[in-house]
Amino acid sequence: MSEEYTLIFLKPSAIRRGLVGRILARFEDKGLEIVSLKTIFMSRDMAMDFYSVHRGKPFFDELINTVGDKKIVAAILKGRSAISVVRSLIGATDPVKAAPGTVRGDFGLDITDNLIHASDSKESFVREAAILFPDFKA
Ligand code: 3AN
Repeated sequence: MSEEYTLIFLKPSAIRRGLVGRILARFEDKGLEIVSLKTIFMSRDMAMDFYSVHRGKPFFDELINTVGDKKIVAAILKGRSAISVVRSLIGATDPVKAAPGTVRGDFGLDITDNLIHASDSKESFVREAAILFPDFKA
């Protein structure tokens, strides 16, 4: 597959724990380019919009409390098959099951506060970029 874009954001706990540089370095080490990077104050409304597909699920309120009204570090990454490459670098949603060597496998334990978000499809990327990087143009 050719070059594509993906979006990640580091959850507040990754900032609090001083993991931003180490996590971003993994993507750069892999060969992905950071094409945009910023710290954003994620309001609760923004968080609810971003995670709207999870509305009604038992973990929704906890998820919004984890990222809402807090600072996150968001980035757009570019590279060959970037979406699937980044998903494999971050590991399974549940850090207990995430393989060692992945971000969640190496640094995480809590399932809701699992350090990082990454787009899971091109459609998700477009929707998520419109929320966090409204000025972004491919
Ligand atoms: P991923 O972030 O791996 O794409 P999603 O999209 O299924 O996972 O879930 C979005 C976020 O919702 C996860 N990053 C995690 O914070 C939270 N989450 C997902 N599943 C659960 C669960 N079973 N219990 C608690 N929180 C969850």
